[in-house]
Amino acid sequence: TWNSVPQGPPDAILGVSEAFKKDTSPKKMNLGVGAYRDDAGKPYVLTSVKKAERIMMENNMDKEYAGITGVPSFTKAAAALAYGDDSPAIKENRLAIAQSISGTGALRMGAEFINAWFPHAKNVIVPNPTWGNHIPIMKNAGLALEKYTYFDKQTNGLNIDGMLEDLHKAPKNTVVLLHACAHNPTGVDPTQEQWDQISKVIKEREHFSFFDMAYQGFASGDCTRDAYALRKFVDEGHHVVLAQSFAKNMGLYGERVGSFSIVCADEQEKARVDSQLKIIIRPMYSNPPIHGAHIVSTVLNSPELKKEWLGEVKTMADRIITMRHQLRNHLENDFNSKKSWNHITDQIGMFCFSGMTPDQVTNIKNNWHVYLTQDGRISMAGISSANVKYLAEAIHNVTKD
Ligand code: PLP
Ligand code: TYF
Repeated sequence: TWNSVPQGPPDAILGVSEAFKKDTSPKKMNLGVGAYRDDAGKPYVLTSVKKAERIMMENNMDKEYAGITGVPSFTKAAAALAYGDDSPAIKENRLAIAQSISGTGALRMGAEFINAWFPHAKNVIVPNPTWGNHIPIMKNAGLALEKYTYFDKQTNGLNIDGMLEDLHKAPKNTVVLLHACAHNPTGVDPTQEQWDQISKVIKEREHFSFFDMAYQGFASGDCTRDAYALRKFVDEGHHVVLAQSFAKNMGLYGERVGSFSIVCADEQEKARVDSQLKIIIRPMYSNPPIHGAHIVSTVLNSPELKKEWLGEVKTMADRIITMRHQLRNHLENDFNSKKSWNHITDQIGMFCFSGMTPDQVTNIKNNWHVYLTQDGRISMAGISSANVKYLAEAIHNVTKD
């Protein structure tokens, strides 16, 4: 029956981990996938999360189905974390929200909702470059996808003029996908002033903003600061949608916990939108898994656990920043690299977009057992104080002329 099924290509990011696993060198480093590791290189289960799970055990929680839109105490707390406790959209009861299968599921739910109900042409534009999975998520839901200018290879920073121009040129009522903070893969975010400019063009052109927030807390170590763009847009009257993930900031990767939300005009619109979200979800997976949602709900609804968690997010963000400084310092001062490496410390979040070429990426893999994606993206969380100097030596050797 399946004779004619061709072999498909491996995933660009997850394929790196597969190659890494086959390498037997003790020096090998996996800088591919964006998953946090502690300074011993081990996966990190947050203490606040372990405490929440203990509380859940003691409470003898049952395993009944959640409703179609998930665990209400979770979605309420998740919305407040993203939009702010005083968000007008929440206070006025005009935020439609559903629990999702992490950020990916939220993006797909959002794309399906737009395809079903967006009253204009269904065009979405995404930054160039963007997280690879954005492209098939949007296309498979039926949206037409193009890219807007984002990264500037010359400066390893944001090309704000190019971005504003592309937003201006896009047909009216285009859906604009925006990384709320800690842009993946570039580690380059707009400044607050630049966000204000972006908001203005989007409004002028009557575009529609689709925020992807997979790293709240990871950019600055501060969940409020990292929500600046989202909250600013809502304050300025944009009716945004949001895909939110707790994979990274609560270390709940495999629990698949997130949300999709829609800022509506009023309570009546919210009720109608809620009903259509349910109609999208029901035939896909009926209702979401509950364990991760209860963890997040327990943490966010307990003042002590929430405080502990915010401290842990900051600890993770700070360790990554320390690695940025050490990597740059080794390159410049131990190996006297003549290249410019200020982007390593200028960029933020989980990733460093190193500027390494595909040939250099192949070279560092074959000669130094260092694994990263072909676009030169380094997952900073894969670096530790034990191997940062070795990595600097490897990068210097493959990038010097
Ligand atoms: N969006 C971006 C930009 C990401 O980098 C990721 C994960 O790496 C996601 C969404 C979704 O991840 P998850 O489905 O694990 O929440
Ligand atoms: O490293 C990244 O950019 C992500 C990581 O289900 C990832 O692609 C891995 C698995 C997954 C979602 C995201």
